[in-house]
Amino acid sequence: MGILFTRIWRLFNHQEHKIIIVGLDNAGKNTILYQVSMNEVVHTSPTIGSNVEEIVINNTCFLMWDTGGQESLWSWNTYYTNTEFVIVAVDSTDREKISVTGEELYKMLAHEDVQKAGLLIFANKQDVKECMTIAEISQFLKLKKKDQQWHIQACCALPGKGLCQGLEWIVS
Ligand code: G3D
Ligand code: MG
Repeated sequence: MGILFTRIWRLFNHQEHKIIIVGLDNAGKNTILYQVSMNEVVHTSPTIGSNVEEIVINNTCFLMWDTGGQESLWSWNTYYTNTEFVIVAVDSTDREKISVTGEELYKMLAHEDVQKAGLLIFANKQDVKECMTIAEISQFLKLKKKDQQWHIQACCALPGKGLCQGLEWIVS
């Protein structure tokens, strides 16, 4: 796994990139970033907004926050400029909250600054029996109606399964 990630990071070319990673609390954002950083300690700046974390891996800056809940009162759009990709982490086991993720995504993509960004959806926790399939999640999030480029990737962030494929889509 480490070798694969190393290869992918090399493809990022050590140029500066900006990627936003969002999702409801508990979706697996921290787990995903921990895996793709190859378990290395990554620089986490003191929160730049009250609920925003900044993690830099090989010149790529990840801004991460929880969507939904009370934090929605925050105006996240201050962080949207120059975003190349938006990664959305979805807890595939949580059928009740998938519509909230859909609404949050809809609100976010209404902003000009992220409309051209590529959209990568990680359908996480695919190891759990009877979780939603990527087809179901695509439908709930109305991905086919989105204007920008998107890709949905089934994954299991705990062992890191599927994360490479998602990042490969970004690199390509
Ligand atoms: P967040 O950063 O989006 O809030 P976390 O989410 O990365 O903190 O993960 C939330 C919980 O989901 C964690 O459980 C984590 O271990 C679990 N999780 C993450 N990825 C997977 C996965 O692929 N499969 C399963 N089954 N669980 C996963 P805990 O219990 O540590 O809070
Ligand atoms: Mg968290």
